[in-house]
Amino acid sequence: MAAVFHLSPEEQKEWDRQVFLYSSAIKKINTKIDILKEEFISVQNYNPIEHVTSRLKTEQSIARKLAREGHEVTLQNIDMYLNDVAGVRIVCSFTSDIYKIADMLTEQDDIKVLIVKNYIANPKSNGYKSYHLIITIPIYLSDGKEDVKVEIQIRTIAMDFWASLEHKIYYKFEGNAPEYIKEELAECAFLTNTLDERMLGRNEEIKKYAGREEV
Ligand code: 0O2
Repeated sequence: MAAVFHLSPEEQKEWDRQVFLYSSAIKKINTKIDILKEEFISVQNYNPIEHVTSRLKTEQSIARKLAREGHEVTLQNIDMYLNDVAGVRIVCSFTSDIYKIADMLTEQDDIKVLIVKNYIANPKSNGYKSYHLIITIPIYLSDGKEDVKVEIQIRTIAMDFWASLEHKIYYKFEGNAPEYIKEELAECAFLTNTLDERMLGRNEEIKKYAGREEV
């Protein structure tokens, strides 16, 4: 099936509305993260959030993903099969921060968690690690409320570094990278994991040391 994003004029109108809702949902999540970040800095003098990126999946990428899974490009299929049209990625310093941030977001009353994919506890076979939440957030418009799906990915800087390179390689070779590159990536995933563990360990020591100094 060719990956072409084509909608009827009627569907296009509805899609424009959906895009507006997805963009609004991203804005709301970004605001929540900004507030948490500012509070961390002012109250705890520590900011676990290194950086945040967000994106709306491109029409080309939506069509490609639906085609890969054997579905036609229809609004119903986008809604039914794609959870990551709106995506927010939070990159933090240490693995322990990931769970803290996930809890802080999911404990908020207006966020409803649909799916949790813990690729940190259960990495993918290629070595991919990240914590994924599929949530809905309400968007209030002039004619009522809509719950909008957003995928939130939370990962460490090291996991992000690995995933960015793997993503580039995946697309470059259209999913069929040579075996030696796959092996190299698996080795890098192992090193990334080791780095995360060692950095977390050192940070815990620093915290204990800082605690003793304060006594
Ligand atoms: P892009 O181009 O980043 O948007 P499922 O819900 O199980 O049917 P889905 O939706 O693929 O399948 O869920 P999953 O596995 O949680 O993946 C969602 C997104 O996580 C992907 O979106 C990637 O952004 C990221 N991801 C998942 N697996 C990998 C991986 O092995 N390597 C890298 N680099 N990223 C990954 P897209 O649409 O696949 O890609």
